Formats: sequence, C-alpha cells, structure tokens
Amino acid sequence: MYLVTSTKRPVARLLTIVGEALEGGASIVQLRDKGIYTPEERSEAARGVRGLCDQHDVPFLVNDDPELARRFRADGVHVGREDPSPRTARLVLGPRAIVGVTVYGKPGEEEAAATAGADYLALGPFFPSPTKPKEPVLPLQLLDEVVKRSRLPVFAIGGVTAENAGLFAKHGVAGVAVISAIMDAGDPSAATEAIRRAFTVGALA
Ligand code: TZP
Ligand code: MG
Repeated sequence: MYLVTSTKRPVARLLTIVGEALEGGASIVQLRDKGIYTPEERSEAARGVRGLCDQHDVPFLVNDDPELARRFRADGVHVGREDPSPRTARLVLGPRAIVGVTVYGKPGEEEAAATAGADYLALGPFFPSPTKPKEPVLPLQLLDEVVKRSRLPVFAIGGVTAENAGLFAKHGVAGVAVISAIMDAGDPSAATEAIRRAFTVGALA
C-alpha cells in the first residue's frame, strides 16, 4: 500500500493526512510536489514526512529529484522519463537507496530499469485518475505483459480505489500506489485500511 502525496496547504494538513494513512497501514510514502510548495514548505513537508515514516518504520521516498532526496535524507527516489535516470539516482543515493522507475509499457523498459539499478517499477493509470485527468487509461493487458516481463516488483498507479484494488492483486502486482483516494478522503486512515484490505483479499481470492 504505497501512498503518494498530493500538495496540501498548510503543510500541517499534509502531515495530518500522511500520519493517518500510516495509522491505516500505508507501507511506503512518496513525497510528490510538482513545484507548488515554496522551498520552505517543501523542506517542512520533507522533515515532517521523514519523521512520520521513521515512527512507523516505513520507507520515505521523494519524487523526481535524487539530489533533493539526498538532502531530505530520504530512503529513495522515484523517477520517470523527464527525470534523472535510475543510474544517476543510484549514484547520488548509494547502493542501499530505493530507486523506483515509471515505465510506460514499451517492451525492454523493464529490463533497462533493472539493469540501471532500479528496485521497483510503477505503471498506470488503468482507471481514470483524478490527479492526471488527461492521461490515457491503459489496458490491463499491458499490466499483465509488464508484470510477466519484469524481474522487479511492479506497482499499479492511477485511479486506484478500495473498489478496484482487489482486481490489481489478481494481476500479480506487488502493490498499488494511491494519491486521491487517500489524500482526498474524509477519513484517510479508514481509506488506507480499506484499500489495503481489498488488495489482500483480492490476492487470496
Ligand atoms: N502516475 C500515473 S497515474 C498517477 C501518476 C503519478 C496519478 C495517480 O493519482 P490518483 O489520484 O491515485 O489517480
Ligand atoms: Mg517524475
């Protein structure tokens, strides 16, 4: 149950939501801010999320920027095609860091990421995403192909909810990554728990 944050103001509100999601069973947290926070807010958010992840013994990752991840003492970084490569991320953060890579479904991407030193892959959306409303929805068959080709764990991202999390478990992913269904939930802890439970039940069924 991979929580990816959206930008909330004030930062205290972000930290309340992340804390509740961790109570609900989030098992990894990525701080994602697409240039909305000021540098001060970003530092405050990183410090706070770092502390919350420590309390729950959960890895803390930063999106897009390995240097920022290093500065924020993150456990890792998540990079996509517009970001520094996974190889660069590995060089900046060292052998113990967690390096995640977005793939887009082209054959060969999985192996390239693995060879470059990535630890996991992310792919999506497979349902309409409130965070990326214009992003084309990918067929679940593509997820099956990537899971089959990849020797790294694959996370599904985009439009994940408690209603569809069980379905993803049946497609052999390591987990689901969630923004809106937790960050915008009335009760982020209950929302996290529900998604986690749906995924677990889906994997068993
Ligand atoms: N990459 C693919 S879809 C997506 C990202 C970052 C957004 C996921 O957000 P949500 O709100 O869980 O659909
Ligand atoms: Mg990126």
